[in-house]
Amino acid sequence: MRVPHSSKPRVLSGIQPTNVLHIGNYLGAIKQWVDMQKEYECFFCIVDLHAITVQQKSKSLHENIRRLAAFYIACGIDPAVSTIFVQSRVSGHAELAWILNTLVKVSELERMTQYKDKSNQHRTNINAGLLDYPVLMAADILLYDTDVVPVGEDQSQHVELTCTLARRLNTQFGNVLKVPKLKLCVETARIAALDDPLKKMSKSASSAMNYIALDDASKTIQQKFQKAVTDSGRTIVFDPKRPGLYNLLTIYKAFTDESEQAIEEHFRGNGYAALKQEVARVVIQALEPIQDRYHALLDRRSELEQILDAGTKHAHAIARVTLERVFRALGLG
Ligand code: ATP
Ligand code: LTN
Repeated sequence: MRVPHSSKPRVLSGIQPTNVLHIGNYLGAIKQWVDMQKEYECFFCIVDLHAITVQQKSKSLHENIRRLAAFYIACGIDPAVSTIFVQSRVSGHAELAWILNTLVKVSELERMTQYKDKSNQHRTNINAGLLDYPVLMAADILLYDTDVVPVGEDQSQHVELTCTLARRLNTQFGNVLKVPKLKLCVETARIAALDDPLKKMSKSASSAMNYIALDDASKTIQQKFQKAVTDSGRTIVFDPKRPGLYNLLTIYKAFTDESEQAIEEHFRGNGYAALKQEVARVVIQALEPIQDRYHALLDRRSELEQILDAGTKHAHAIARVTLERVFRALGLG
C-alpha cells in the first residue's frame, strides 16, 4: 500500500478511553496538540489496549472510545488534517510491543512510577499488562517514526524508556527505529486534584470532586471550585509552596493566557472565595463551545465512525511499513 508522505515532522500522542476527560487532560495534552497541527503531521491515538490494564466494563469502554474521539474533535483536533484512530484496531501496536518486550528488563518496568502507583491502587489485579504498559506505549510511538511526543509530566518517564528501547534495538540491529523527543508543556504539565492538591488531577480518581470533567455542567464546576482545597492564607500570589492556591491560579492562567503579574494584580485585595468564583467563570466560558460541539458530534454517530475508520486505515498503512522494517532487521518470518 502506498502511504502519502508528509514533509512535516511527526507527532504522536494518546489518551486512555477511561472515564471522562478532565481539564488536566485538556491543558496538559489536547490543547497543545491542537496548536501543533499546523507545524506537524499528527497522530492522535485512543489507547484502548492500555485502558484494559485496569478492569473495564465492555459496554462503557466501547462508548468511552466514541466519546473520547468526539472530545478530540470538539477541542479542536481536525480529522481532515490529523489522524485520529483506535489503538486496538491497528494490530501492529501489539506486535511491536511483543518485540520490544524481548529488549526490556523487568527491573526497568518495575521502576516506573505509574506502575508502582497503579499496582498500589489495584492490588487485586496486578496483571502483566500493567507492568508492560510502558512497552505498549513505546510501540505506539515507535511504529510511526514519531519525532515529538507531547504529554504531561506524569508520562515523561515512559517516553524516556521509549527512547532507551529504540536506541537498544538500533544498537543491536542497525538503524531501524527513529528516537523520538519528549515535549512537555511545563506550566500546565501537572494540574493538581481539586480535593488534594498534592496529587495530580486524574480521571480514575475515586471522587468526582478530584477533577473538572470537560462535560461538567456549569453548576457542578462552580461547586467543585468552591470546595477546592486551599490553605488558610490571604494573599493571592503564584507560590508553589501553597499548592491548592497555586493550582487554581495555574488553571486561571492557562484558560486566560494572562501573565502571572497581571493575574496577581487582578486579584489584589480579594479573598479565596472571589478567586474560586473567577476561576469557575473562565473555565465555564472556555468549556461551553467545546461542550456544544461535543454533544453535536455524539448526535452524528455515523460521521464519528467514518472518521475513526479512515484514521485507522491511514495509521495501519504507516505502522505496517515500520513493522516490516523491524521484522527484516531482526530476521523474523
Ligand atoms: P487515569 O487516571 O485513568 O490514569 P489520567 O487522568 O491520568 O487517567 P491519561 O489518559 O493517563 O489521564 O492521560 C492523558 C494525557 O493527559 C497524558 O498526556 C497525560 O500526561 C495528561 N494528563 C493526565 N493528567 C494530567 C494532569 N493532572 N495534568 C496535566 N496533564 C495530565
Ligand atoms: N500512557 C499515556 C497514554 C499513551 C500515550 C501513548 C501517550 C499511550 N500511548 C503514546 C503518548 C504517546 C497516558 O496514560 N497518558
